[in-house]
Amino acid sequence: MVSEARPKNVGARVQRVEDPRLLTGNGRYVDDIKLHGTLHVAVLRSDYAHARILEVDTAEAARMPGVVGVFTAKDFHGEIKPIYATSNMKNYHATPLKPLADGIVHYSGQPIAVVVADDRYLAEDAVGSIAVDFQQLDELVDAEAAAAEDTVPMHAGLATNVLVARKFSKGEADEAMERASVRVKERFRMRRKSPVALENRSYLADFDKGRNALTLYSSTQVPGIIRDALVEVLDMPGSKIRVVAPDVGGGFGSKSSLYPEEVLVCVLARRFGQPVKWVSDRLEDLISTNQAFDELVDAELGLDGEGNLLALRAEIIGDVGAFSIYPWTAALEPMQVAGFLPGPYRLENYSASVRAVSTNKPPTGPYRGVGRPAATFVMERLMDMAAKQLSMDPRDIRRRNFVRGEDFPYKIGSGIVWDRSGFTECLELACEKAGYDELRRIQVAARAAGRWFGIGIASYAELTGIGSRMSAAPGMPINTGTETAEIQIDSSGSITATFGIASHGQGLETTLAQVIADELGVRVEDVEIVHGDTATIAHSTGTYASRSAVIAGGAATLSARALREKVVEAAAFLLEADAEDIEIHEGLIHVSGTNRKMDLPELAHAVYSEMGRIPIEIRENLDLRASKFYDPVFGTTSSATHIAAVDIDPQTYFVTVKRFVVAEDCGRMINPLIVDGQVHGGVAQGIGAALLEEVVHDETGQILTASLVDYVVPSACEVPKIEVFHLESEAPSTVGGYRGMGEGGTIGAPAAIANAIADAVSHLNIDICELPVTPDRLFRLVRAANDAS
Ligand code: MCN
Ligand code: SMO
Repeated sequence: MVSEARPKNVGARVQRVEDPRLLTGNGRYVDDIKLHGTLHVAVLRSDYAHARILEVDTAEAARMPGVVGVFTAKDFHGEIKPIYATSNMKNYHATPLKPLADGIVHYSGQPIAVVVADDRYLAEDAVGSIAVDFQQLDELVDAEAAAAEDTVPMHAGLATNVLVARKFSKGEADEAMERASVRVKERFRMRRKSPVALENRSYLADFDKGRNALTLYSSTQVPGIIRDALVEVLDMPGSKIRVVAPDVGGGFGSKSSLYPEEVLVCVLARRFGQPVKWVSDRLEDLISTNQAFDELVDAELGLDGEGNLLALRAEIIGDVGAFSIYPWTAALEPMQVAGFLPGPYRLENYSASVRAVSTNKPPTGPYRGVGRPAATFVMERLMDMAAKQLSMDPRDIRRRNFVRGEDFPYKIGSGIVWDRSGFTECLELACEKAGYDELRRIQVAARAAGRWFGIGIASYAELTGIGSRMSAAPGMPINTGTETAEIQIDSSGSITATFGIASHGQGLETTLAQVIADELGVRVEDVEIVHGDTATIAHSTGTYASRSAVIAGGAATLSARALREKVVEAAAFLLEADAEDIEIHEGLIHVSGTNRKMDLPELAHAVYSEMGRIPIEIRENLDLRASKFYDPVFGTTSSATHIAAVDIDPQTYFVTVKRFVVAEDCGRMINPLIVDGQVHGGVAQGIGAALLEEVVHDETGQILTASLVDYVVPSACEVPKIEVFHLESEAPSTVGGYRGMGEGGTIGAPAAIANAIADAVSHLNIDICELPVTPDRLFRLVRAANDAS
């Protein structure tokens, strides 16, 4: 009988195998890679948000010591093909990605020229001597104004600044809203945020003149996407371009797009036949790495007298900055706001219109949560506002309206389908663990003592592990719905598993090894995981969109099963047993009920090296390799409830998060230790979005938050102990039963904290409709309410 692989590692809190390397300074990031003869790049960036470039004088810079070249857009005409993030969405307008501004600059910080020099200091010095003659143009910094019909479009050749417009509709929202006995309506604003990965963007290109081949080391989340884009941009065959993501110090979505500097180092390396490196400094990172969450949402929710949802209407404007980024397009974030706004609730009538509007600011792109932090903020605020009007407890209004067991699968107003997830169960678990009733009692006492103490609940659902059917919907030029796992046992008996995903903090070297170890019957440390290198795999995209546990985990499972069959067949022959009697544990293969056994090195040696031991007819099918791809087709629903308790200082208006409880359903966990860590990190970023982080541009489009002194990220002092609880409502149909969760923390936290703040100041008659709630913003709200009363 075949012994089922006994799960031993999956579900265990296995220590991350990458940590000893990363924590002892032995990680290998792009900037750690030193290649002989490397040239260094510094970038001249625009001082203006919108201007015509009349002249760029590079003569003096070119004469500076150590400078080997100074380049502007015209130097690359014909050598770099502009690339467009195309889409078959109606009313969508692509903008070209050109690495250097050509004629017009569209945001402050946009690259205009590059200096290539023997070292970075000399290159920076020379940048200072480039003279640019600008003719300033009217800046579009307000998305609503930019969207107006009489506003002059900022992109030549486009008739509008609305890069994409779409409407969603289900049922009869207008008619149902008329019937509603309770209506709550507000204008919500989530401010622009920067992902701020620990490692800034970094690129090193190496050109092999002998082979005419290029290797790009990039701090990217998506080496496969970058390779395929470079094929187009540089007009080189894919076989001559290799993109490697070595250790990457976080990305949070911001490293999942193609960047100008990434193209520039490649084309320069090809020109000079020498390695070329560019490493962003923090200022450059804060002004030129894709930003996010810049959403304006007018929304109205209608309910009957019992608190049942009747209708939701919304108008969404996403400020997407100057360009539609490759490959995700400018549609990504605002579309997801509209797509996920109805949340985990039964709601038959929904209408929404959404516009992605270009402005003279840096482009926005994916950032942990993508659209759903804003959608959840809006919907969960509306739920609490409605509860307040109905004098209901925020917990009860959610309980009443969740999509429940018998309703699954449930198609929400935007067309997204919730396969099945523990919406109600997460709420109940979070309330139980937070001691919700007790917290309410504490609140009564706190209020009596004059404290501003509030409790906020936020529930959300998200779609993870998106497969080919869902990924095809926006009509992008790439398929993000599949991944491949290739596993081999080499002639020494070692196991190497190769993936297209590119772990950049998620611990996938550990979790994928756990999955394979269980399937093959070996130990975690026996499985070497290779990832983030396009030379090792035919097709891949990378790690983003909470997909890797589901899709790479699924591919790992399928591939390991196929490989196990080969091992069993070889072992059965070598040990003269029936395949059914072969068992593999801890890497040791034995015949059940006997003492006949062998290890993997012996088996590999017999297969690969001992010619004659296995007859050729059997051996030719026994190359110890398997490659399977996995496509979850639609994807699977994850959900959570977050509960925050906050205390606000009535003197300084500073909000302190006192408790933070998360109950989440990500199906079967591969590694609960890593899942907890993912939630902690996500919530920390959500706390940043709720309280601190804001990219501020002035009315001329100048960024006022270009350092970490002005752009404030949460530190250990602002992040409380985060209490995380898990449940597995029902095994999803995905191979392995995993659901994604890497973004969830950031989705729930801003809404939960916003609700907690609103609850804390409910006696002051103000609503919380704008994030982040900085002390300054809260002070103004309170003062305005005082003035009005
Ligand atoms: N996991 C698990 N069991 C599950 C689900 C997940 O053990 N059922 C573990 C896996 O190790 C998995 C990780 O948790 O890799 C995250 O889960 P998953 O939802 O599969 O997300 P991805 O691995 O595809 O990672 C992408 C996700 C995204 S989209 C952003 S943004 C984000 C995030 O991961 N950026 C991160 N987490 C990050 N963590 C770090 N440290 N750095 C980033 O840049
Ligand atoms: S924003 Mo995550 O990389 O999808």
